[in-house]
Amino acid sequence: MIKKIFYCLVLLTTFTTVNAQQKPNVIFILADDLGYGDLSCYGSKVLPTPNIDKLAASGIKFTNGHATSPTCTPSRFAMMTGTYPWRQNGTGILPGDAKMIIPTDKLTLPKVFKNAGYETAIIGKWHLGLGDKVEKNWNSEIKPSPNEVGFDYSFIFPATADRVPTVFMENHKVLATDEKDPIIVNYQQKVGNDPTGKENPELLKMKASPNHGHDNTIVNGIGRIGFMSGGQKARWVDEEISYTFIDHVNEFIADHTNKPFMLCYNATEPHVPRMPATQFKGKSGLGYRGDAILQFDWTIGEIMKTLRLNGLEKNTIIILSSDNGPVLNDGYEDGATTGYHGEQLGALRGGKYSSLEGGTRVPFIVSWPNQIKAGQSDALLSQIDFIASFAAFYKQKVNAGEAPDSENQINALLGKDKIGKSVIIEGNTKNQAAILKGDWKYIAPNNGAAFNSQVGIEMGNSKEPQLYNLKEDLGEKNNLASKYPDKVQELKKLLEKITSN
Ligand code: NG6
Ligand code: CA
Repeated sequence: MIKKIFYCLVLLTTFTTVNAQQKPNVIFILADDLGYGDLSCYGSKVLPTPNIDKLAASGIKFTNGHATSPTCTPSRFAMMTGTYPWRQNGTGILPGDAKMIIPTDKLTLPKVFKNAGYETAIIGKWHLGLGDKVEKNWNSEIKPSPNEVGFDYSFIFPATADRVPTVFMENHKVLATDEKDPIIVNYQQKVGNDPTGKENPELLKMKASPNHGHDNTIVNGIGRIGFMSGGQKARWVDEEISYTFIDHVNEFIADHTNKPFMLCYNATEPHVPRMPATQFKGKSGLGYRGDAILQFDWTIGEIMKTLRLNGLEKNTIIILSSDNGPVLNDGYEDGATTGYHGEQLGALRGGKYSSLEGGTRVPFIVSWPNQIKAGQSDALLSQIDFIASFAAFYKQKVNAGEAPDSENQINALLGKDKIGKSVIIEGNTKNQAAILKGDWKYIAPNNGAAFNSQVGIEMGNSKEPQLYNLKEDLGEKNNLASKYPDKVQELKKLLEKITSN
């Protein structure tokens, strides 16, 4: 009898396991500031990215895939919530002590997967705020964290690599805190006695660019944005960040071979400060930016290896993209401006911060060896659609008011529909927004500076309306607004209608 029960139990477990495993695992890999021209599979001639190329060759390489915004916080907010960032105040680039900006009571991307029975995790950069106030105690539990918006497990750093606190957080706690050396963070004024880049530039191992800030507390020889004291044991070593993330990624995957999982791996590369591990320093010949991209590519190879070793490589969907376009000088003198001559953009104009395509058109690869036929697609796609697409994939209903700007594009994502979205709004704010429809792009007139000399990027701002035919002119060189006034009117009206909703 006991034997029989045991046998039944074994059968039952085997059955549920097999059943569960029929659902694919899903891994979102989001690079930070990786450009459309940065990968060899997207045409880079200056840098080989063999692991990502292999991923692209096994799946679909999208040529018309977009981040929602040309900077991190708004772009990631949109991906997580399915809401255009300009619908909610306070979704611009956040300081490192910001409070959580994702509503905890609304549908989020990870919640879609949780509702489908998945285990969910985020490992890497966060930059969407933590806790319910700015003045928080970094030495005890911090809530809400990513765990309150849908992730069962989180291993993150709070903001960006160039912002304090330079620490890792696991679930609700900063790692390696010490009550005798409490962490204090302040974005208004200096705290404690740590040297700053401003007072002690001779202590820096990488100079900050003039007029870019990045001259507050020095951690690991690098001046940061914001002030921090204490937490000596908790502070990261930049050269180890990616090893740390990838260790946790590998562990998470290996621990979840029996239950479908969704994992967001938010890499830090090639965002500043670029301070790659020793094995990558100098390897690209393009300065630390190129080295950081080689390091990112290496992490993808590690993930693929782990999937293979655990027999998961065939039934895992991998979506690799970037949160916004590329920038060379974003605060540190790290050799990028001499190493690169525009290759990071491919054929695009603009870059990070810009309304031109360089701001938001990004590498966008989807692989699922079990189901997807390898190839290329020109379908128009946006990261804002992940929520509605996967909700549809799992036959979930999205309630009115949830993820209002997310559209079901699962067929385009899986290569079955070659058209994709009909309309995309790009930009950080309503005032500096662009609209894409079919081959056309319209940038609304605005008063912003045409050129950001700090970062050396054309912003796409003009007091005149701009109209480009992206099919014929991907580099947005010929403004056709005066030639096609009807098209301008049509897109202007549509943009106003969507942004006034
Ligand atoms: C800017 C920083 C830049 C970078 C960016 C955020 C200055 C002058 N520049 O404000 O270095 O940190 O914010 O990048 O402070 S993002 O990819 O996270 O949006
Ligand atoms: Ca970014």
